[in-house]
Amino acid sequence: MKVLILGIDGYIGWSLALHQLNLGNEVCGIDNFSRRKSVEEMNSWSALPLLPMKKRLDKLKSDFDGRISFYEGDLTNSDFCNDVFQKFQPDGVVHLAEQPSAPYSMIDQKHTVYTQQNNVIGNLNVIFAMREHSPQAHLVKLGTMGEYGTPDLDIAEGFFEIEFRGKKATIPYPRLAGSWYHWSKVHDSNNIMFACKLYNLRSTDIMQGVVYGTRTDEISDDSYFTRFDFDEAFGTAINRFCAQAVIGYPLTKYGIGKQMRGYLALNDSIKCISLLLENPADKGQYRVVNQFDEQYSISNLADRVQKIGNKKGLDVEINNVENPRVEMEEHYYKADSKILRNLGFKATRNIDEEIEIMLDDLLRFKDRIIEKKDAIRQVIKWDDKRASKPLNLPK
Ligand code: USQ
Repeated sequence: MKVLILGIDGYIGWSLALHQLNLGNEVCGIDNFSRRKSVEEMNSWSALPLLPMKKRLDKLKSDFDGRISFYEGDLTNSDFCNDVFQKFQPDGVVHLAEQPSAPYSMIDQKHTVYTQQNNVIGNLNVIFAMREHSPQAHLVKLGTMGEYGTPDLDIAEGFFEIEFRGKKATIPYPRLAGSWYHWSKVHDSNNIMFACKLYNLRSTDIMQGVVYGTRTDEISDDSYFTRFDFDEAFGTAINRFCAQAVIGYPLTKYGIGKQMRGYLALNDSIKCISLLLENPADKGQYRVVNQFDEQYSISNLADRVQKIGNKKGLDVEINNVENPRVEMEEHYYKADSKILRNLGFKATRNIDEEIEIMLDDLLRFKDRIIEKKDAIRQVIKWDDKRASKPLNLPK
């Protein structure tokens, strides 16, 4: 299979490329390196050292018989996007090339506009490039569980049945996102759903939970590391707590810590995406899958990291910091996740074992986290009305 990975330099993109090559597929990647630049804008870097793309590609070319190609460019440039689709003629497209941070999108007006422009326009260009050059291909789009928000109801998988004034219908499950970033994903979902109907395209929209981990089956030596962020915008819950634990920084539990989310190990995220590529949506079908393993509260995660860290001789403290976000801190949360399981997905990683591996990996690069520890702060206040700051937009 020919797989086009949009956003190959990112946390999931890079890990997925290794896995797809390992499966024997031909991979083409594109990236504009915006993630490296935005993390720099946060005065941070990846805790695990990353090779520059040229070296990454040289290594892949020699390890996988040249089954990899790469184009540097931006999906908001429609000519670039069309060109890549025309040249590569993919069977499967995995779209990860978006601004992925909720806090980053909440910094100020410029960061909100950048996030929505980048994500929504880039996604539209992908839709049109597919229509023009590879209408048979399967688009696997990374959406987020955060599109649903935290309704006081069970969360269905994309669609649900309702009865209203005596009539029944199956309609899209309500989207009640909680950040400008999460809303950008909702807009993408709506656009893809419409495009599938209009142009007879096929797509799977993944509502993914928070991903964690430093390792996949393919990441066996340091030169294959994927990025690992811990700053306030790009670091996510479990990863951030593990980075904090190794440097003796009290874990930043926001508010009372009863926020529930679905979580998934990195190794399982790329396995799920690969499973979906192997089992594409039908022509004209817009399929939605909820992709997570287990649901945890923030307090539960902090307690796990503390327990495992302390066993390793770390002195892990938990701090209830004032919540910089506008979100429910205690709420009902019960989401379906059946489609991937019906396709054969079984989680390969146990959360406690994974936390242990993460702590071991991060302890080796403790000095890199210490050097950028100021980036752990919580200064992005979601209801703030500050003036816009300059944006470090990718060139
Ligand atoms: N949280 C803390 N302390 C921290 C960081 C986060 O308590 O230091 C809490 C947040 O308040 C929130 C929860 O952890 O309640 C999750 O926050 P997060 O930063 O781990 O994840 P989120 O902002 O929701 O975004 C991440 C990814 C995003 C993806 C999303 C999946 O950055 O790309 O779409 O996870 S989901 O959360 O299911 O929407």
